[in-house]
Amino acid sequence: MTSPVLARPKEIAAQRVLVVGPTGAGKSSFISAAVGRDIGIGHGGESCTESCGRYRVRAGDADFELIDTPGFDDQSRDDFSILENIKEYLDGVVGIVYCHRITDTRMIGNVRLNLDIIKAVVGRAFCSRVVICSTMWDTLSTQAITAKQGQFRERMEGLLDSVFGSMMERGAHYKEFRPSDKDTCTNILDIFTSQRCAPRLALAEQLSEKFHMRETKPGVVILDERKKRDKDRKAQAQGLGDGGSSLGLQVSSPRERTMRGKRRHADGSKKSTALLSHWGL
Ligand SMILES: Nc1nc2c(ncn2[C@@H]2O[C@H](COP(=O)(O)OP(=O)(O)OP(=O)(O)O)[C@@H](O)[C@H]2O)c(=O)[nH]1
Ligand SMILES: [Mg+2]
Repeated sequence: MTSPVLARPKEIAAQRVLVVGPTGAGKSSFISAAVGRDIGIGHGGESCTESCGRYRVRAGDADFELIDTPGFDDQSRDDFSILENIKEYLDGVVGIVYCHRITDTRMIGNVRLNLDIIKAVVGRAFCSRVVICSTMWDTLSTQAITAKQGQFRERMEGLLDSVFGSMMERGAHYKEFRPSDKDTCTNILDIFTSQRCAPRLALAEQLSEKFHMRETKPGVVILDERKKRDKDRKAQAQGLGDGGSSLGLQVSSPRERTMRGKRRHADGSKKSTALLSHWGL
């Protein structure tokens, strides 16, 4: 008589969650609080996470794989190389946690660009699986400034209506994060388990249609921002007459010049404008 073969319990894949946002917004802090150890939180204002990293965590009844990502528009890494890095983790994504410092009350520079790129990565269908996660609340409470908390909350509500409005209207969620309270992470991750069947991220969809990264919606956002900044720089240089050299001003760094050289090959003609209208931007 042969003994019965015991079937191994089926391994259930962890649900993948991308943690995104500008440099210093608290992405690694969020993951550290969720997993219960420091996975590499930045110190001293410099960007810390240079490439994506994956971290397993159990929250409620579900296993998650949290993907830490670098912020876009950072000196240390080209935005397309970050996008290519994130591309490796697009399969099986069930949620996005978008970190935003409440102390960033104005959406300027890298804060605005990060949001524009991530909106383009997400697309419309995936919005209900985005959680806007505000950070730095505890830095206010430690200073015991209750009135200030109210003031920041009001400003955050304003941002949720304006810059985050298009995502909120399509079902995005909003939560506050506190590093010392793991429940703030669990509550966010619970949102992803309570929903069925995640649609694909817009970026994954576009890449599956064989679009080159530079032709995807986030790719076009990056290229357009570069063009805009180049234009601003040129206008500024012209305003200075001699490009600022006589004043000892450096108009562009060697890295910027190299990037511009690369861009000349990548931009082609008016391709990105045509693509923007193709993607409905
Ligand atoms: N007290 C407090 N500090 C925070 C919070 N979020 C981020 N920080 C601090 O802000 C700095 C940057 O935080 P990180 O978590 O490394 O930010 P990040 O988004 O991973 O940044 P990069 O890896 O550079 O893209 C660190 O000094 C953190 O301690 C928060 O909610 N509360
Ligand atoms: Mg980090």
